[in-house]
This record gives sequence, structure tokens and C-alpha cells, in this order.
Amino acid sequence: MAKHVIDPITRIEGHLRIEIEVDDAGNVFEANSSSTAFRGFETIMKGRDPRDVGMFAQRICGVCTFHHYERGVEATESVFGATIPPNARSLRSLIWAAQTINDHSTHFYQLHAMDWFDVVSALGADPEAATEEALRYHSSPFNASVSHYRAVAAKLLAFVESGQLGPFAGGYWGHPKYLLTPEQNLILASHYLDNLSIQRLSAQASAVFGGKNPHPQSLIVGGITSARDGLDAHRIAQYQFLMQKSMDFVERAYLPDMEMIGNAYRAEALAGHGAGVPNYMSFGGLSLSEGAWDDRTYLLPRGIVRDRDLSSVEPVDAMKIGEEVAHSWYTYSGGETSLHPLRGQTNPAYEGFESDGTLKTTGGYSWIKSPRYDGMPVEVGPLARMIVGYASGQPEVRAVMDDYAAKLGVPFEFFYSTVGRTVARALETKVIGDYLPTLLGGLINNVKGGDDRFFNRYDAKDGEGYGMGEAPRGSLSHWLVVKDGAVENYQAVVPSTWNAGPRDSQGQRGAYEAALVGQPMADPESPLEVVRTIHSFDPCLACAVHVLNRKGEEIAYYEVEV
Ligand code: NFE
Ligand code: MG
Repeated sequence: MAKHVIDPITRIEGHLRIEIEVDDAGNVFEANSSSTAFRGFETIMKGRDPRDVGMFAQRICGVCTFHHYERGVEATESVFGATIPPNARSLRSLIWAAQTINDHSTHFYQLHAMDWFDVVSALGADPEAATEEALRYHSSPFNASVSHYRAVAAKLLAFVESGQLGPFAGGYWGHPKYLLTPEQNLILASHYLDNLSIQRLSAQASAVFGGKNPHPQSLIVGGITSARDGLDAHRIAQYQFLMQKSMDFVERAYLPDMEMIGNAYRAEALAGHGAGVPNYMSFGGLSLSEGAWDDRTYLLPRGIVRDRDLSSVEPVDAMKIGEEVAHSWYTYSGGETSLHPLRGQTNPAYEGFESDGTLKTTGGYSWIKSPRYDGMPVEVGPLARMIVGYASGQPEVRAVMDDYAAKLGVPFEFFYSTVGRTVARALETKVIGDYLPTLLGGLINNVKGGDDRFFNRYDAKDGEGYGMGEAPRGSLSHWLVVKDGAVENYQAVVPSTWNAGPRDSQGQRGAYEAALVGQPMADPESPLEVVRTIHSFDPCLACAVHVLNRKGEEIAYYEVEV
């Protein structure tokens, strides 16, 4: 049977190709995930002053910029043995929270919602019935008036009649696996448009202490430079106001929409469609204390849940991380199967495609490596954090997941699915947002108590170190070797690499591929189910392929067939 190729599958953020094979019953039996763009980004790290790596590292991506920045700065702090004062911790965590909330809601509405709602069906909605429908999920739903819904429908109609579909072009409109009613579709279309402006608020909030967005610039080794902002009650109030407005949308639109989608798509979730690998990992999200990565406490706990066993959470050991290249377009000079990132190599070895233009899945088929924990594939991201948090007994995580499951009348297994992954991102947004008053209170109390320190002095040293933590899409680690005062090696092992990587030397699939196998398809020519599952991970290929050539040699020349 012919392969079905979806390329590119991402709406923004890099170039991802998915190939699936479907059996006669319409079920996916083979799936291959490939990044077809090589970036060569990290070559610029080598030879630099290690105090600058955070600033360079954040240019790996235009979305999760702050997270690469913080990990890079932390890697240098880890090599130097540098610490940061509590106020710097608070400001970094406030930026972390604003960026993550911005990223989650923007991902859902701008990059993923149209996998769930049919914009063409929304044109046939009754605005009065839509208002009634919105009231079923919240007592004061966001922008839910008859006049507003009428205006949204008119705007959509103008798009369609002009023939210039813009962001709505190329959808699988009318697909049988769009399960919402016209009124529900109109509600989501309305929130899609609402969030285009609402998301600006959390972006502005991250800039209050970050200096700007994207690519903040206030972090330095040993602390943060936005001391004046951290001491200024007006700036703190500005952050608070912007985030309250952002969370108001989360409470009155995003969470109600998750209930609506969870209800409509519950059969898919309960059948486990899109579940993937049963192992979940978190390095710890939103730092609450000082110290090295594994001494800190986190709002979202660190740990590993193996094989969906919620009765035990295994501690993460940074030394058990390895990257394989068995099916990647790289080689290891010693022929190793796996390398720890501190000894990581990136030697490009492009093998091209089959003569029919499909991936050569017997050999290398992606510019992404295959990270493994203790040889095991894991899923990372909001679902993984929520599962690890739930298994750890984190009370806020338990509450939002239990409440959601109770409201829908579904068992916890609901979350092991594409729908569950999408819902988990929204529930996590609430957990983080609800924690902001405590985080701000901690900063205010500390400053009131007379602590005005935002920076600790340190001595630069040679050595090895790393920064580990959670970015919106999952576990992110940056690894640094400093020799003679300069960067000798730099490796980033990135969330989308963990999830999107190809099979490993044992033939084990990564999270994307595993999530697709077994997926029933209503119409393989219109692979909505595949797109939905891949988008539920929030792919970022810009992050996943960044690549370091340690020797500074010319990077491979290659051609990609089209
Ligand atoms: Ni380019 Fe990133 C996040 C990081 S992705 S968006 O979140 O780190 O893998
Ligand atoms: Mg890497």
C-alpha cells in the first residue's frame, strides 16, 4: 500500500515530515518522523566566553527562547559553581511562568485548535444557540454574546467569500472526524481570533522582568539584571495585571473549551488513540528554590513514571541520558551506539531519500537524534509533567486532573491519548497561573524584608556542567564543557528531540512515531487524525535540530529531493 506523506506537518517552527503506512482496515501500522532541515546552529558556541552561551543559546528558537537562555546560563553557573539570590530566582521563575502560559495558549489556539474545530462548519452556526452552548461550560464565558458571535461568523464568511483563506487555508474542512457542532465550532473560531490579541498580554508580562520578548535579555550568570523592576511595586503590579488578564481568558475560554473538546472526542481518548510510549519524564518545572538542579524544589515535580505505573516515581539521573544516531543522519566517530551529551558529537552523514522520494527507513532518516533515558524512550511535555506530578502526589496537579476527569465522568486513562495530551497542557496552564500570587508574594515579602540582592559574584572556572529544566514542550538540558576559559563543547538535548526522534538501535520508537501506530484513519488521503496527534505534542523543529560541529569544519553539503 502506498505511503502517505505529510510534509511539512508543522504550522510554524521548522520542517517536520511524517510518513505513515496504512493497512486495508485503515489503521496506521508504520510511522516515521523526520526532520528534513539541518541548521548547524551551535557551531557558533565553540571558542566563546562561557558567560555568553545563554544569550546565544536562546537563538536556537523563536518560541521557547527564555528556556534555552535560562538553561544556557544555568549550564555556565553549574561549571563555575555560581549561585543566584532568591530575588533572581523569583524573577526567573516569573518569566518562566509568563512564557509558558503564553506558549501553551498560543499553541492551542493558533497552532492546534483547527485540528479540533471545523471553521467552515462554524459558518452555519446559530449565534444565539452558540451563546447558550458557551454557558454550559462557564457561568461567564469569554466574549460569548450573540452580537460577538454574529460578528465572528461575518468575519469568517468574508474570509471564505474573498477566496483568501489565509490561516484557514489547507484545512481538512468537512472531514468526518470533526465532531463538534456548528455552534461549538463557532465558539472555538471566536476564541482563535480572541487569543490573537490576548496572547500579547502574557508576552508583555514576560518582558516586564525579561527586558523584551521574544528573546529576553536580563539573565546573567549569577543572577538577573532587572533589579530595578524587581524592586518596583508598579512593575510588579504591571506583571500581575497582565497575567490576571491572561488567566481570565484561560479560565473563561481555554478550560471550558477543553471540557467541550473532551466531551466531544471522549471515545477517541478512551480508546487510547495517540497514546504512544508509556514512559513519562520531567526534569522539574518552575523552580521554587536555590541550588543545583537536583537540589531544588519545583512546582511541577521532576521524576520518571515507567510503564504508566503511577505508584512509583523514579528520580532522574542526569548521567543516564544518552543520544543515539542509529536512524539519524549522523555518525559517531568511535562507532558508539549512544553518547552522553557531555561527550556528544555531531558528525553529519546525510544519506538521502529512496529513489521514490520516501524516507530510507533502513538507515538514517532524520536530522534529529534519538535521546533515551537509560536506553528507554520517554514522552516529555505537559502530559508527562502532569503524569509525573500526579504520581508524585502534587496536590494542585491531582486536583485539576481529578476534577477534569470527574466533570467528564472518565477514568484517569482518558489522559493517555491525543485528547489527554491537549487537555493536560491546559490544565497545566491553570496550575501555573494559580501559583502566580504565591510566587509574587514570595518576591514582595523578600524585598520588604530588606533583601535587595539580584546577583551573586562568582569565579570563572574550567570544567563541565549542565542546566536542566522544563520548557513548554518538555525536558530541556544544555551541556557545557569549558577549557582554558572558552567553550570546548556544547550540546542541547531538547524536548522536541526526545519526542520527535527516529527509532533507536533497538528499534524502539520515539513518542511521535509510537503515538501514530495503531491509529485508525477515516480517510488516509486526508490524514486529520495524524496531524492532530503530532500537533498535540506541539512540535518545534527549530529546537530539535540545532547541531554542533565540534571541530568547526565545513558542515555537510546536501540536497533534499522534492
Ligand atoms: Ni522551539 Fe522548545 C520548547 C525547547 S522545543 S520550542 O518548549 O527547549 O523542543
Ligand atoms: Mg542536540
